[in-house]
Order: sequence, then structure tokens, then C-alpha cells
Amino acid sequence: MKLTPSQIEQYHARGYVTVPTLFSHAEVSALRLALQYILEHERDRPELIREKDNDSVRLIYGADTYNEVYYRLLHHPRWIEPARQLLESDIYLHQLRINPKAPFDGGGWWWHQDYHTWRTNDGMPTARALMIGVFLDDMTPCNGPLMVIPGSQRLGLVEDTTPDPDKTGYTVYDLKPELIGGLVREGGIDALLGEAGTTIFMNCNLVHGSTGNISPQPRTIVYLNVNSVENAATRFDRPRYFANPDFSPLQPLGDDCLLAGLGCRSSLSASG
Ligand SMILES: O=C(O)CCC(=O)C(=O)O
Repeated sequence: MKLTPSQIEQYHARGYVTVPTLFSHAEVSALRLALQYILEHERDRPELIREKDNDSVRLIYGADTYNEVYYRLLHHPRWIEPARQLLESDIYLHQLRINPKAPFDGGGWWWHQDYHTWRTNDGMPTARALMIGVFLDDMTPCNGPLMVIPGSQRLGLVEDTTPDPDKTGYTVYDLKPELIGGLVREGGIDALLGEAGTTIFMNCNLVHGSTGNISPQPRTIVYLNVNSVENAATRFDRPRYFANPDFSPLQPLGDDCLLAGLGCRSSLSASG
């Protein structure tokens, strides 16, 4: 699957482009079942990070290294090809994480740019990297969807932030309210809504955030955060599930890789 010239133009103008239902209902079901398996059987792994205020899982890192379905998603041509187009090079995985913003309990994210963490913690030289979000649930105005400030990637990296270090070692560099006020007056806020399977391609300097999920509906996004192989990270202080030191170009599997050969094992299969 290739992005059209107008989709590429939208990515450059607004800092993101949305591709509705890039993955089918059956593919989303396989990903959801695999997530359920991880939540039930892998709860004690260090890659699973809890909410600050309750025991719900806030983040799941590196699922491609211990779950076959997520390994296959990582190698799926339907998102790899557009990512290569946008970065104009081969790409490697910097970080795969799932944000299963739990019904009632899932917390929000203050406004930030992801590139700040990757530059400061991982020595990523430039912002030639993408956040790619695959929706595993319908994103509605009510379940804490991702929000972005269109065009804000054009600011480049904002240095004036309030670092919010987490006990897990993941620092988010919160942007100041005054800056957000000005950006929103200019660009507004887009809530990224859509059916499960929809996928967003975002510039890693795009300012984004979200509110908590107080609805009874789940709101899960899988983030495939990828970098150009010509822009490899230079620091290796964090565990590999935060910042993958393997810069090998991602090689796509077949278009049917999420479903082929999984059958009824889709909820249970885990790679070694
Ligand atoms: O998924 C969300 O609501 C926001 C996540 C986010 O901002 C992040 O993981 O950097």
C-alpha cells in the first residue's frame, strides 16, 4: 500500500495523515486476542508499566519480542511501505509500545513531543522518525482519543519543557501551557477519531496529548515508532524495549501475515 501524493502533502502540512481501516476487522481481532493473552499471561514482565494511581496497565513495550502476532505486525507491509515513503529511506524499529488506555482507569498524557525523549535519552540525531498508531478500538470523542495540534511539527524541537520523569525511566518532556495556548490559537486541536484498524502516521515532533478514559469503552493504540536507518540512535543507556539498538532495515512479510497460519492459536502464540 502506497500513500497518494495528496496524503503525503497532508502529512507535511499537518504533521500527520490518517489512513482509515488500514487493517481489517479480522486482523484487529487477532491483535486484540494477542493483547488479551499478554495482559493475562505476561503481567509480571518489566515491559508492562502500570498507571500511577491504579493497577491497570498503561504501557506495554516490546511485545514484538515475546508475542508472535505483534512480531508479525512489526513486519507488516501495509504500514512499512508508507513509512518508508515518508522518511524516504529504509526504516528500523526504535520502539514498539501498546497504550491500552483502560476503561474508567486509563490516565491521560500532557502535551509533548516524542522526539524530545528519543533525542535526550537515546541520542537520536534528528527528527527523521515517525510515530505510527494502529487503533485496536474505535476512537470516539468519549474514550480519551489521541489529540494533536496540526502543523505544530514545524516548530521543531521545543527545548523549554518541564521534564516529567517516571519511576520506570521514561521521561516525558511536558510543554508549557503558554506555548500550547498560542499553538492552539493558530492550529486548533484535532482529535484523531476512527474505526478500529485505522492507522495514523505522525511526525515525531507533532505536539500531542490526551485525556484520561473515564468511559466504559477500551481505547487501545499500538505505536510503531520507527526511525530512518540513516538517523540511528547513538546512546544505549535504556533497556532495548525502550530503544532498540538493532538498526537492521525492517523487511516486510506478506500482506496476509497477520492471519496466515495463526488459526485458533492466535491468542496463545508467543515467539521465543
Ligand atoms: O495514546 C495516547 O493517548 C497518548 C500517548 C502518547 O502521547 C505517547 O505515548 O507519547
